[in-house]
Amino acid sequence: MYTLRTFWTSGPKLARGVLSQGVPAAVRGTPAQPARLLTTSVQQESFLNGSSSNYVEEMYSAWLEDPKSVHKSWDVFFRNAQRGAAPGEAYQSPPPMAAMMPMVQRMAWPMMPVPTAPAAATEQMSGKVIDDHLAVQAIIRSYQDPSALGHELGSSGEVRSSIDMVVPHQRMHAMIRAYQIRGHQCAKLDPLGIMEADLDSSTPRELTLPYYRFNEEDLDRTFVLPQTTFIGGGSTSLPLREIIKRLEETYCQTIGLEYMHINDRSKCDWIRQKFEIPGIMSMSNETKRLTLARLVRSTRFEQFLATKYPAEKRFGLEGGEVLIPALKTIIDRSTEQGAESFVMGMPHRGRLNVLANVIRKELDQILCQFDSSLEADDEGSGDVKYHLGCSHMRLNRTTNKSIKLALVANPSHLEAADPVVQGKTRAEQYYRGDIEGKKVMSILMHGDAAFAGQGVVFETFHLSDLPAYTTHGTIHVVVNNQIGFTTDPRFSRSSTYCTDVAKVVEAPIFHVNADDPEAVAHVCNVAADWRSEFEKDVVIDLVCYRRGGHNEMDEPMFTQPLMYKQIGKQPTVLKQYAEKLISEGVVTQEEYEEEVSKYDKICEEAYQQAREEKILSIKHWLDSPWTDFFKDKTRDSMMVCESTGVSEDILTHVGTFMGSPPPDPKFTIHGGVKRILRQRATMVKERWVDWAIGEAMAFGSLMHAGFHVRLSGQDVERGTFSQRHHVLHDQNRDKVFWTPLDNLWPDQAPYTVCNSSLSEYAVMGFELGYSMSNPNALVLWEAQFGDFANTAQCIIDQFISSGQAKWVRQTGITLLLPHGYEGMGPEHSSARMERFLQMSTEDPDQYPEIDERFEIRQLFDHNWIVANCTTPANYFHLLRRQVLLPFRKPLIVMTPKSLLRHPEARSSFDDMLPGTNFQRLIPDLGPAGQNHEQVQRLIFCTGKVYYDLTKERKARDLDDKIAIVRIEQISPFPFDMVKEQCDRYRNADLVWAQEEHKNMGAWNYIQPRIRTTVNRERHVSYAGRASAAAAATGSKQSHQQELNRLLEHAMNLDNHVSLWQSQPRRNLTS
Ligand SMILES: Cc1ncc(C[n+]2csc(CCOP(=O)(O)OP(=O)(O)O)c2C)c(N)n1
Ligand SMILES: [Mg+2]
Repeated sequence: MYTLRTFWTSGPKLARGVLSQGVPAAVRGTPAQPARLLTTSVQQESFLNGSSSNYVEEMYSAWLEDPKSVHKSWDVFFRNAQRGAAPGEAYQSPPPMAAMMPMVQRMAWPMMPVPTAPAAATEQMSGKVIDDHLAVQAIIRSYQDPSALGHELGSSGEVRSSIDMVVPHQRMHAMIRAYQIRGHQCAKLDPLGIMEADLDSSTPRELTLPYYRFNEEDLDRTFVLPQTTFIGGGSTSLPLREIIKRLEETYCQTIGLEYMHINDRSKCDWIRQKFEIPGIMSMSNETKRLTLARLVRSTRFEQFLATKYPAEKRFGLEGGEVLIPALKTIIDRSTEQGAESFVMGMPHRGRLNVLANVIRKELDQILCQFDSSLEADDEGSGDVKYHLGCSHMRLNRTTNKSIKLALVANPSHLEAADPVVQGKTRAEQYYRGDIEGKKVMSILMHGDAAFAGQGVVFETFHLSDLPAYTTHGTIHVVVNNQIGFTTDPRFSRSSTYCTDVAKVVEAPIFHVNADDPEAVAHVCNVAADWRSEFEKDVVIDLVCYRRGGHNEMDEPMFTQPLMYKQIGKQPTVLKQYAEKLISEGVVTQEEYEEEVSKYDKICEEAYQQAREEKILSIKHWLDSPWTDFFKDKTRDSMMVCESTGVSEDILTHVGTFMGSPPPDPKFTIHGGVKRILRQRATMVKERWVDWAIGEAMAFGSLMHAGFHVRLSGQDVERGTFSQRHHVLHDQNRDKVFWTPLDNLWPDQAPYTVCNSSLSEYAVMGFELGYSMSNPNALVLWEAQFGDFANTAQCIIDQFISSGQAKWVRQTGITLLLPHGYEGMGPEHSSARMERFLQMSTEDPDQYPEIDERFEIRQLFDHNWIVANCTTPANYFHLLRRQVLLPFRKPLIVMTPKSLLRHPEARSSFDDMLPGTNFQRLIPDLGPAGQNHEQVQRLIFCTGKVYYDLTKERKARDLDDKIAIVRIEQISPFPFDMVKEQCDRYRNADLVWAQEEHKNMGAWNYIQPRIRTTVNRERHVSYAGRASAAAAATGSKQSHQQELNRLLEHAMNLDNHVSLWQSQPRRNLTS
């Protein structure tokens, strides 16, 4: 039994491949049933291959609606198929054309008037009839091989004559389609003329005349054009010679178009109209002059820097100078369409040029960066000049509108800034209420090697159309200089083009020869139009070259001798274009020279001004300066933080909402969720909270105070451990949800909770970017398990831990990393806190000066906060403090798994009321705490192991002999509070207990700090697992044994010295 895969009246679209498998189990039995099953064995019809089956399905759907709406031959085919015709018999030859003529005369040409003057016989045929007829024939009779068409001709003269007309048309249609699909392979994209952008110098057979068995005579024959092309302009038919000429002009000159992978016919037609219509690329003289002026700036800027700073690295744009007019064209056009703010990301190449000539950052400020003798005005390490970001308001000359241009600071790590730019763009759209991305848009620039090679590009594309992550289309510009450092593209990618990754989201890709500035301008305009029209991504591949080495110190002839011989002969694009415009009479030689000297003078003046500067300020290079947030703040005034507790009313209100079903009586919730809600309601009545409700209260109370909260990550809506349930799903209706936290108060700030794609690198980067846009929000990214965060290591290392030091860039991004050893194996146990701690900046050997502002000063001076809480109340305070602080620091939280439901890991409302605060350290409040002189051991620990330790202590009846103190904020280290505890238990030996292996966890961070605290007069022993390669054992039994040993060593008061060290080392992974 055969089922065509999209024959559904409603319900989900089936994935590719379902065709051969029949209806998938998941769909069977759902209301979305096949509208009709064909009883014939149609699957054996040879013409029903992948691409044609789509078409056939469309025909079938139309036929089901109205059999007359499709061509007669389809009607016959489907009727026969319905009757159960054997494979191959359902199809019948279409009726002879002569028999169709009366019908043809009755039908109107769909868009063009029927010609009144006598015309070639073919012109009298309706385009639609020919299209229908050809489509049926072409698909059914071996569409794949146009050269075979016409072999099985009928014998009657009538049939013969119609076929004489139809078959050449079929071939011509196939030829047009071949140009549309493969024309780019013959386009002249390389300015040097030595390399093919697609790495293939052969000509596709489909782009040769013999393939279609046309001869010389056919070239003068007139053909009716199909509806799938616009090359006719106002003509409905053209001689074959002219058709080929126009196709060549559109598809095989300095623009190579890739769009036929787009499944939406209307989008393909839209692109065809933008390129195929004759004369569409013509440019006014005024625009030509503007383009030339922009090229002058771009080219002379690099030449100026080369002259003034010959020994400095600047990653010049030479060979790709057209990037500047390209970006400016995109910005002009998008501004005309309503854009007001542009968020840009780009790598090293040409960055200074973009800053100077696109963003129009003050030239002297840029040139200052070359002066290594200037004194830095800011704290921190700073960064090299081609990494800095900036934000600038400027007037757009073409529209006279004021626009904002921001370039996001980025590390050397290529493409890492892509998701950051997207997150920042999304946030800006959100804060402006720009739900369609009409006002704020992103532009991403890429190098050819990095675009093809870096996985984060793919991950970022995958965010582009997700409801909670889309920025409504990004314009990507690849500066494709056909080399990556020293590596030839033939050895650096396996894809045809460096841009192939973009096809994953069906983005159109416009390859363009960068030595043709007018073609570049045209594709830039179309790209801007595309984004504005469809709100989707688009790629411009600027095929250029790199005139020098990778940087100004490199010798390219070592590795690319032939290419560089050619480059040596290549005139600059400026020279070529100036000559062209002079020869066309668009500008005079004098005008051109005047433009050049005008810009040279501007550079020279800026140079003199830069020499006057004494101080270098990185603050001027912020991509989001948060001016309002920092207004009137001094370091001194920032040394306070209000209480993070909230009123009982708010706690009760949020708790009640979290424990109530949706207000809609028709909303059916799952039985399990109902139970959870009931438990929550009881909790609230009894005035206590578990982890999830503590978190919800932190979010809810912040939103009540006007702070936006956004939580993103894999499966965060429900929570990996089914603890959160922030989105309730109607059990009977699709896409009917209830999000209690977004409905707490009518005037609350909005709540966004969104399950992300299965990516860490891009999604963490995205949320980081989101957090950078506005400080008045709590932006959280949660890992499924903490371990998975390491696929985003670059975002952690290059942005979160060091961003402020490099770029004076603050962020309050919060990472939630589930962590805890519970026998779940090597990759579901550890969030690798040791890595975060290793990157913490404070000095382990220096006991700090303690005063009443120490707690906040420490936060202010530190690069980030690493915490591991043991109670919901403390987690609640930590999250709230994150936003109530007068400055922003990244927060890394080790979050629990088993503690989510641990009967002791609960907090009373009393611990969350006004006046209460986050506790950096929780002292022992039990018998040991009251009896401190008698205490023999003071155990410091952090996180979940506290509950294992207290249980064991109780079991051994040691509550008054061993004190257990929790360090909740590990970094910055609470020196003052640890000292207090050490002083208090002066007779106790000191132990650090942890569940992580010895070379992991906090031990290596904690030990020197406790030693510093006690002035190195007391020893600190270690109780925990031995060093290991893997983060945890895969065996539950070993896990338990390890835990037992840890507890034994921690609790055995006969052991005084580094207890674990006496244990035999286990092999590798244990
Ligand atoms: C993630 C990452 N890996 C490696 C490098 C080192 N690197 C710097 S530039 C470069 C070549 C980049 O080539 P391409 O993307 O084509 O840009 P181009 O320099 O040609 O403009 C490499 C490998 C890097 N900066 N980032
Ligand atoms: Mg390159």
